[in-house]
Amino acid sequence: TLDPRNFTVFITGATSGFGAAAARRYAEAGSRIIAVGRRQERLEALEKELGERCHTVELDVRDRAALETAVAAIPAPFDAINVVLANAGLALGLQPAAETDITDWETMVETNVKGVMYTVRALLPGLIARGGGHIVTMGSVAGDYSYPGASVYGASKAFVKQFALNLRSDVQGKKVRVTNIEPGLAETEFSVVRYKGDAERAAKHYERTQSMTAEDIAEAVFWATTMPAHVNINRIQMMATTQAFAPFDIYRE
Ligand code: NDP
Ligand code: 8X3
Repeated sequence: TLDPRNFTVFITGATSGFGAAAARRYAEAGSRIIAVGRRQERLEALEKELGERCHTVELDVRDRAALETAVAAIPAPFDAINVVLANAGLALGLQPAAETDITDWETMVETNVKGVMYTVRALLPGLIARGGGHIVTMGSVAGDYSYPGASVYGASKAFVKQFALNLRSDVQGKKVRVTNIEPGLAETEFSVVRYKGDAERAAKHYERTQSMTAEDIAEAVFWATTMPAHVNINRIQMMATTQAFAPFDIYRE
């Protein structure tokens, strides 16, 4: 397996949930971390917790210029990035398509689709120039299966899945690995964001069941990236044991 002490990991969405858990997992294993997010106070707290192995960058992944500038300005010894976790993303709302707020759709596309594009495009040339590395994208079971109210969220994650698969072809021979992680039910701030800050409704989503934890997803990311260099994990689809599939929905007169 690869030695994580040789990893410099660029993580978007490191202020919460999967990204924060991944930052901790890699830091514990001796990697260097570049933690990215919008909430400065959370970044400061993470840097304090992880110490000198952590460098933080406050930015919005929807801002292509900010990403490009930030990546170009990362100081040594954090500049030799060889693992990228393009994780920042969100779902907004669960209304039927005809009733949804169109700006929620736009925000999801700007973050989950364009933010991932910008992140990968800003970092991939460096990975290739330095002789290889690993891009991990954060998809979702929502990119494979449909459920009511997830039209654009699910489509954005289907984009991420196909983007990751297609990237593999483009990095052929460059020693860059690509993995898409596709989680289902996992308790993070995801639902608080989806329900626009309604913490009570969000808590109900995780009530009386055992969801996956952010640490479970971080472990899958860590495993994929520490596999021997000759192995590429294309996709990891993971669900809570308590989550399964419902029948197709048949409308009857
Ligand atoms: P959280 O809400 O806990 O974390 C989301 C992270 O993304 C935060 O750190 C947030 O940071 C960051 N983020 C959101 N928008 C932006 C932006 N515009 N620019 C920079 N950072 C941003 O949710 P999760 O950890 O659960 O979600 C992480 C990823 O996993 C997302 O892509 C989500 O779609 C996906 N996912 C989640 C599942 C779940 O059930 N929890 C299941 C499957 C996939 P900040 O607000 O500080 O910018
Ligand atoms: C998040 C998982 O099932 O809420 O991507 O869509 S789900």
